[in-house]
Amino acid sequence: MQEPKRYLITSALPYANGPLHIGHIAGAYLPADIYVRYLRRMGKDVVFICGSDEHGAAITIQAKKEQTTPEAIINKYHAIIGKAFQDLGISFDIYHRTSSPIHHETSQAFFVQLYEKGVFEERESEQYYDEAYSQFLADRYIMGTCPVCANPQAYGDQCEKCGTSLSPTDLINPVSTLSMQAPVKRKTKHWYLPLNNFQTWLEQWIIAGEGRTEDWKKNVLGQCASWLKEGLHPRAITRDLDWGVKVPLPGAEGKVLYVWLDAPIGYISATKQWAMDHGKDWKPYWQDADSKLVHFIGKDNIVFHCLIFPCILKSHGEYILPTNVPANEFMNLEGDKMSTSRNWSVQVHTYLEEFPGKEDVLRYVLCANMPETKDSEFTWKDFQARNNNELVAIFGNYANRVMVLTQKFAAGRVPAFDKALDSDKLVADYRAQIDQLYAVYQQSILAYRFRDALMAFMDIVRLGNKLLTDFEPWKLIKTDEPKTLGILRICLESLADIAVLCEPFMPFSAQRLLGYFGADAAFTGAIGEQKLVEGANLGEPFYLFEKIEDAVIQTKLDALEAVRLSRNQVAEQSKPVVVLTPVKPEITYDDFAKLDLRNGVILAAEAVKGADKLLKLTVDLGFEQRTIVSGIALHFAPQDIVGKKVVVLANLAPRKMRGVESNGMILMAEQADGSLQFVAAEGDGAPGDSIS
Ligand code: B3M
Ligand code: ZN
Repeated sequence: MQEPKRYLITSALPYANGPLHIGHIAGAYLPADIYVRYLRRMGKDVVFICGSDEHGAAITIQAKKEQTTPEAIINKYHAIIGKAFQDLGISFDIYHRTSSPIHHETSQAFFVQLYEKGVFEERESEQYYDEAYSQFLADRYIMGTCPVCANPQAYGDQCEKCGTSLSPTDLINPVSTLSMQAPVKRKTKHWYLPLNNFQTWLEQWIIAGEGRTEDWKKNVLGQCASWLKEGLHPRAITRDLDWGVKVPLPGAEGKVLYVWLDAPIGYISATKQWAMDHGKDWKPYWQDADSKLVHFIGKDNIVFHCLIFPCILKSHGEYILPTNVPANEFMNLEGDKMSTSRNWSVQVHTYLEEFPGKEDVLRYVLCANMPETKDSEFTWKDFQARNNNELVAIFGNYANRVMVLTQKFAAGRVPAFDKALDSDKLVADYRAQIDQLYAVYQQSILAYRFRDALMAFMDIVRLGNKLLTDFEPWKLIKTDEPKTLGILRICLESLADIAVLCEPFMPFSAQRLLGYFGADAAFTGAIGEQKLVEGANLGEPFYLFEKIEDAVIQTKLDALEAVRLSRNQVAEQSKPVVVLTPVKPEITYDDFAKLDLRNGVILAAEAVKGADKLLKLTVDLGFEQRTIVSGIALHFAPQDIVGKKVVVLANLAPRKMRGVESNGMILMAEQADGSLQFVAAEGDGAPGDSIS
């Protein structure tokens, strides 16, 4: 492919429904930032786009959880997320939001264009509807039992226990999470994107690689291939919801665009806003064939960016397709899936508060463990080890040694080269190896292999350290001052290169190193070329990194251990947080007032002949003793329940069971696993006391 004229780089728009964790950063933001910072350094025309994804059920559900409005939720998290990105040095050219008017207009116009071209199919279907709340239910609002693994708390779009993707009608005993009642099915009309019509084209483009100019990553191709193998089906791209981009058609009241239709268009509206803010034209970035579009995402977004959005762009007709979608896998935390809702994550904004000045440490560790080809792992011990053994002991140490030696032997100024060193074998080897490593560094970044690039960078630093070990300037100074200073000059030039090379990965450290050289403006000139001016003043020596002590790491581990313990306790008690017994239809107060509930005490209990579930109880109600037949024999032995306090429904019509007349009913609580417990008033009430 010819060198692209401009680059349009996007990172997945985070849902503004919660804070970011470091897994997000390692997945879609840090790799993009490294790529973009490198391109900028190479003088490319590049725009880096991101923003908050503020629509969809993810937002309305969070609003319900926090008992507030969707607007309040998106404003809160848009601010938290935006600040976390900024503080971590993720250098978007714009961090936009999909609630903005320009985004609503842009996505509506896109929809209309495709609608008028006849791309969509209109279909009527039956969808779940919550009668108590008078609304259709988004998939996430429906819970029920997973048909695959019997998890009673599967969502309408996915079972989080076994990972199966579901549709709401797959669920056994579906319940609306709004009213906790069983939903009913109602007819509704929606617009569908007939992905099946694009199957052949997608196969040619993705699998056969026709018209593609770059290789795609194996993990990405693998996922696409399995979707294509399954066969693509029409997908609804509108929803019955009151939160989102309104469907711009007559008769579509109460309907919005599916969040996965409007969110990727968010990349376009953000580019428009950026262009407006900077007096630029957004169109060439999206519409000229010599632009290169790259989407950085996590693996759960592959289908949307590799299959669905390209179909939308292609259907429109005026847009380019992504050159690459270098999706990453997931990063786990200490052996478990990272998740904010399960309290198992390292949140970016809390990290930044707890480790001030250590932005680059996190960036370094996340890059070194980036889940580029498979899931990876963040552990606090590894974080500490990489900081202490790599950043402190190699990078920081080299920089500091060069600065201290320069101050000592060259009065803190840039010394002269020593011509004699040009014919030194060790120096020649050093230079040749730097050239090689720099080539690896560049190729790796351009091939989205950021771990390899970072390793090449660290090897460049190691070479500098080796130079010091080989020449020992602290000894050499006694016998050969020009050579000593010549070596220091080579080291200082290498440190200037290192400042430049570390910038995509560790921009804060790059800035500090540049400050040492007194160069606020970035260095020009290629790596390995002279950057410094003889005699120029340098700054005071400093340490780039500091050791992280065991106690700090232990605190983090203890906190996670506490989460694990409390989770195990909950699991042991096996009490699901939400019990999915549907709530019965509404009654009035008058209905309730008809119940006569009384305190009672069990005086005697015996089995009922021929009925293994029933016990015949004699219950003291204070004003009288009653015979009550109760279906609790499988749960309690008669001798164990004599003397138990109970609550009795005293005015239930008599009923004969197995020949025994039952006069009333005792109340029992049923746990999720089906076990029973007696219900009784606390304290020292007496039999016959009434309960209301
Ligand atoms: N908000 C989903 C996610 O964070 C989504 C990405 C949109 S990218 C257009 O997984
Ligand atoms: Zn399941």
